[in-house]
Amino acid sequence: MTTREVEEGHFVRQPNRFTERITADGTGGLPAEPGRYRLFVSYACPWAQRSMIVRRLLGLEDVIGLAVVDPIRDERGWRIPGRDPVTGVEFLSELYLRTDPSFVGRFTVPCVWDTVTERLVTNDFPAITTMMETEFTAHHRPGAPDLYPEALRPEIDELDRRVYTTVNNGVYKAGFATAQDAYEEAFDALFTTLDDLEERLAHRRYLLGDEITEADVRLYTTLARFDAVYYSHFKCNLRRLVDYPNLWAYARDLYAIPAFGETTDFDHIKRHYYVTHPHINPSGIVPKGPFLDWTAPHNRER
Ligand SMILES: N[C@@H](CCC(=O)N[C@@H](CS)C(=O)NCC(=O)O)C(=O)O
Repeated sequence: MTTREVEEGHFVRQPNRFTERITADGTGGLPAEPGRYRLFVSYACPWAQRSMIVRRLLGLEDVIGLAVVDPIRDERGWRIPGRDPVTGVEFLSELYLRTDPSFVGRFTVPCVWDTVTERLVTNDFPAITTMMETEFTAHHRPGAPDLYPEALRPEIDELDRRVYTTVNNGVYKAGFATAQDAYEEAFDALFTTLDDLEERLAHRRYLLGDEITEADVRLYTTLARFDAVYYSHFKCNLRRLVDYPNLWAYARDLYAIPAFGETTDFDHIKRHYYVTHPHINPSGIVPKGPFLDWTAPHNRER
């Protein structure tokens, strides 16, 4: 974190504490075995939704377990309704502290628990999806898409650097800025990128061409929350998603795929953001709208 960021009201995301790697061949001690790992997620969280989408697209539902937290978080952090049947915990913090009793920081989703060594092995969200894509291939369903094809990795990674900085994390930088300049800087960068992506999607069905990749998963989770949350709650209000014909049709095209649509829970999303950030929404009132038709024809096949 630079002095400028601290002094000038920029939002700074904490580094990921647990960054171990699960591997196909078990080097490093964490083999990609079915039934061994448990993924903790919130439907509200864009970083966690990425991992749910990828798990589902690759057919890893019976390979990697899933625990879903309650969308409303109080000062005790994420809670697992009725306790997690596998680990027995009620709060996610218990897993963080069992793994590292000296952990200080936010207890975040997504994270992966190893049921064999009984510790959190990763809360590194970009690594969680690429790990499922590259280390769990032996367990992918027949016909699963290659979401991170080797030939496209440089382009996916390069696009991600911009999309992460200005869009995925950009909305948070706008929403959690505590200085006007920091907010406006994030706002301008966000809409410059969205304008460019709108243009890019005029010529291709998905970000990298005709096939869905990790890049689409990453962009989608921010678009899904855009009009319901980021436009108002995070003050990202130059344009709505629905004002971008290509981006909006692209988002609906993805939403029509069960891995995307069925992991998109607008109720959890809205209640989480509007209730859990009292510093920017002190009343905790959850807006009724917007009323969007995510199932309207998108005509992106053409
Ligand atoms: N691990 C990353 C990203 C994951 C993340 O931000 N997750 C949010 C939900 S979207 C979370 O779990 N927040 C818990 C908290 O702030 O107490 C981070 O630490 O910033």
